[in-house]
Amino acid sequence: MTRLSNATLADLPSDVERPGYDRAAVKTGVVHLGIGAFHRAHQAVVFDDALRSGDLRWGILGVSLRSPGVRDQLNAQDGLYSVVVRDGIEDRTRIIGAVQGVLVAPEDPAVVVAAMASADVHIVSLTVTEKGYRLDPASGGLLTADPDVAADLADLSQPKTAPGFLVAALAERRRTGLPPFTVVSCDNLPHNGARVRSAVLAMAEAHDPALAEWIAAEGAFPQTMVDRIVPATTPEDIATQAATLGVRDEGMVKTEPFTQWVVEDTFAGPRPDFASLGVQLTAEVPPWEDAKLRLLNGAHSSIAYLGGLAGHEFVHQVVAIPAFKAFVERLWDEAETTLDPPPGLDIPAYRADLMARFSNPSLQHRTRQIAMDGSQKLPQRLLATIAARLDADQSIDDLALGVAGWIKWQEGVTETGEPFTVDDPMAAAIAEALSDAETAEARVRAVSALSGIVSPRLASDPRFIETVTRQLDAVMTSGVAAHLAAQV
Ligand code: NAI
Ligand code: CS2
Repeated sequence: MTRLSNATLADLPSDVERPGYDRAAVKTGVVHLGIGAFHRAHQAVVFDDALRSGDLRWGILGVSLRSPGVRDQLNAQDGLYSVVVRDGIEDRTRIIGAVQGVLVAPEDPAVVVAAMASADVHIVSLTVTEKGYRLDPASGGLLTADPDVAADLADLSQPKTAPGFLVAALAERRRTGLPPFTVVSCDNLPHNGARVRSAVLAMAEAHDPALAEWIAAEGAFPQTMVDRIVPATTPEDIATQAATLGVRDEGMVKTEPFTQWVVEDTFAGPRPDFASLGVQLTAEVPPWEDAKLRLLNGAHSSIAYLGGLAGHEFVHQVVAIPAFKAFVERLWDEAETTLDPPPGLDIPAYRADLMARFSNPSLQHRTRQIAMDGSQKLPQRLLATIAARLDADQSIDDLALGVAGWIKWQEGVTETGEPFTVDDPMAAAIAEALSDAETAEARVRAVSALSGIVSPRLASDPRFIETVTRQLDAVMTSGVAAHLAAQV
């Protein structure tokens, strides 16, 4: 079947939204590292809105630091792809024209660095997953034992890591007399701007202290909170979209109507008129970020582990079960006491919206996808919340049940007997730690002793150990569904 492209754009069904601007006149103002599904459904839509408004500075050059998949999907389509918004009743398609092409960094790192050092590029954004910054979760420093990090610390002529590419490109801009670009992390990490800044400064310091000083003084690393549920695209989605469009779109993404982007307004140079595009500019991102990471993502991870263990494939199936829904509400009751809601955020309404979003059956959001990388997600989604509750001498039963679900998940088999691979950069270390831990308490103590996941503050708190142990023992003994049903 013919592919979506500039040549087939005019032939699409009349109800499909098209870019509506002259793509040939668009400049590349953004380089995005980690051009996955989320960027294409979230930030790229905002930059496409900027282009539609007539500000043609905001074309995007996508970069994959690892694999050619998205490049092969999009370059054959002149960068065009569908954002399919599924509200549970109907699907709406918008064709995004902002992405001008995709580079695969390992094929020619120097081309990526040169693109990032272009005078037209003002923003380098990232969605490289929580693990992509190569930071030690415990110390916050660079993972110097990581071979790619070690290679970049020694030689930046052929960068391998996100911090390496950022520093190599900033060095080139400084050499050629250009100002820095603004680095905009759009990953689900607390203080994401500060984290990427510390990774960049550590990498720069290893090469040239004067460069590090220039970046620290002239650079900008705004903090962001990002939110739009974007499940991974499946072959069935692509086939359905091909039937809808009449052409094949290998780069499509599916998502929900809801989208939110909160950005700290500190930029080193030009940016789009974000406020006119629905982006919230503020000096105070943390309250928005805490609410989102602790309410949405804390529930998401708990649903993924406990619902996945109980044999449920999708999020909407889990929250359709009263005992699971009641658990999520109890977890939110615990989590919301740790928040300092920003003006304009009504927590009861936010929780109701979240439950409606989770219940959207047309998203088909797989519990297995959310369960990925738990060692990188739990600290900000459940463990920080637990620490805040314990600091206030408050109970942690349901937050602890989410952690217990994650520990049980490490066994790599559901309660229905289905084996699966634990997809986590620390999977081997966790499996090793659990290898001779038989009892619930032994398992809790084993994972709590691992560096980088459970903080020493929590690992040494008997209330944490006891509550997670009690919940894990109940799951091991009765199973998830029975344990939850007994609490309704
Ligand atoms: P994806 O799997 O479609 O894309 C992940 C991207 O990260 C790919 O380009 C991949 O090459 C890159 N990557 C993975 N590990 C890396 C590493 N170690 N170093 C460098 N690059 C690496 O996933 P998706 O859906 O785009 O999500 C990416 C991130 O976006 C998430 O981890 C999260 O931080 C954030 N996000 C995702 C949302 C979603 O619902 N999918 C919503 C809100 C935030
Ligand atoms: C999910 C997030 O996969 C996951 O870890 O919890 O990607 C979630 O879909 C987003 O944070 C929603 O904004």
